[in-house]
Amino acid sequence: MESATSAVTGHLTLHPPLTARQHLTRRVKALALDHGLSVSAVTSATSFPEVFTILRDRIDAGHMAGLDWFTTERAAESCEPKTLMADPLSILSVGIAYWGSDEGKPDDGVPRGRISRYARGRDYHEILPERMRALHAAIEELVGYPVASRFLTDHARIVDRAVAARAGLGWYGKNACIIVPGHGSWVMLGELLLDLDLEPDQPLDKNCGRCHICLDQCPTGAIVAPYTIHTPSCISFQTIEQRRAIPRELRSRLGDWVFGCDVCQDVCPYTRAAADEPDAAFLPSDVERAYPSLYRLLEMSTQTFREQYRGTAVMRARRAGLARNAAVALGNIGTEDDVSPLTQAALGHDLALVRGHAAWALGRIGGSRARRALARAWERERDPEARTEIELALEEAA
Ligand code: B12
Ligand code: SF4
Ligand code: SF4
Repeated sequence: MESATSAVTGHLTLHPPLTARQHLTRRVKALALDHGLSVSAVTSATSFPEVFTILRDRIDAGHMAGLDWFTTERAAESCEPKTLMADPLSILSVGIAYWGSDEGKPDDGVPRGRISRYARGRDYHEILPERMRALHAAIEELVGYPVASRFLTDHARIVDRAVAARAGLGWYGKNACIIVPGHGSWVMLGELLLDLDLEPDQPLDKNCGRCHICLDQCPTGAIVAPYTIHTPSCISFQTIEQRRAIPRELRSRLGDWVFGCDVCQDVCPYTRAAADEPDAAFLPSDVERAYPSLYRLLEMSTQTFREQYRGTAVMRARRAGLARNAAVALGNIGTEDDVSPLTQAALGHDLALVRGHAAWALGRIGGSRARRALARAWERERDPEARTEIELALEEAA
């Protein structure tokens, strides 16, 4: 028997000896921490039938609309780990915690947007696999034989949150995010499927209780019920995945977000209590990676875009998406001082999508200069969608 003496009571507590499997599991988790994975927990590699029912119902209800890859067939596969690898024995759910305090937007007179925290540093699609690969090599060294494996993060063929919840890495908040003790939901998730028999952890017995702050505070009402996100209304979807126009009725609610949205995490009491121990790889290298100048985004060439955001998750929005989002943000937080750059964009941006959204922003700011700019843009514009935007903006500005 192992023994331990309580410092408080002085009583001797007896623990049964660790089995070989428990011992191995502890060593593997210690290695995960050594390899930059802040948290880890184990679940079996059995299927997730109850998750499939949820995914199918969400697809049928239209909550996943806009994500064309999110089909019922794909959902079925993503609940069956054996489709990813022959006979995995365990899944090691891992995460990197990234919350760190910052000084907020600089007070430098430049109109600036906001990038969600997870995307300010290096792309997690690179960091997590790098660290999982290194961990896997360390596991093989530990056991002394090759261990078949597969590393995944944000992959369409597994539901990262469902794995983390079953492994007890964290628990589901009503904002659908996995809340990890000590870190809130500021944890990016991944998993290693392993042909290694590890001791599964138990799901955490925790929930939000009566709290519903995130449902009340979501700017677009995208959390339509506890644990249920209506994807087409989510700012994260509109600013990152949407390739076309942002629906007009949502634009004014986007505020200054130009990539993703952190509101339902920022307002959560659990995430507010997160440890201020950001992983250095997630920190922005300069202010443009956290609070970019909206003028700069609006005018950016393809080359500037690549130079500024290469290696970050922001690349996913593409130059067109970021410039469009910048126009919307300027419409929301801008003043008459911003009419000139918006006029330039409405008249001369190479993309009709951006010209149309710049026109919307001019209509929202209003005033005689904005109206004159819109009239000039209308004379010049040949793209039918951009022309409709200008006409609606002229009505708004009037
Ligand atoms: C598609 C997707 C999106 C879409 C759709 C969002 C969504 N909720 O599904 C969009 C683009 C909107 C999006 C936004 C964001 N995403 Co996203 N996204 C994904 C992706 C690729 C698939 C998610 C999925 O399968 N959704 C299907 C729906 C049905 O799942 P769900 O909404 O999470 O619902 C679950 C719970 O509600 C739960 N549930 C349902 N009913 C009930 C009832 C009870 C009682 C309980 C307890 C639970 C429960 O079961 C569902 C299945 O897990 C995953 C990566 C992956 N491969 O898993 C990342 C992922 C979920 N995203 C992530 C992040 C960080 C975000 C953002 C915070 C990014 C940002 N800052 O802008 C926002 C948060 C929005 C939100 N509140 O969910 C992280 C989440 C990390 C965490 N700690 O939870 C993931 C896991 C990526 C990663 N590898 O880390 N995302
Ligand atoms: S990410 Fe933003 S828009 Fe999406 S559910 Fe959370 S608060 Fe709402
Ligand atoms: S804000 Fe409240 S309801 Fe929403 S996830 Fe946090 S604890 Fe749960």
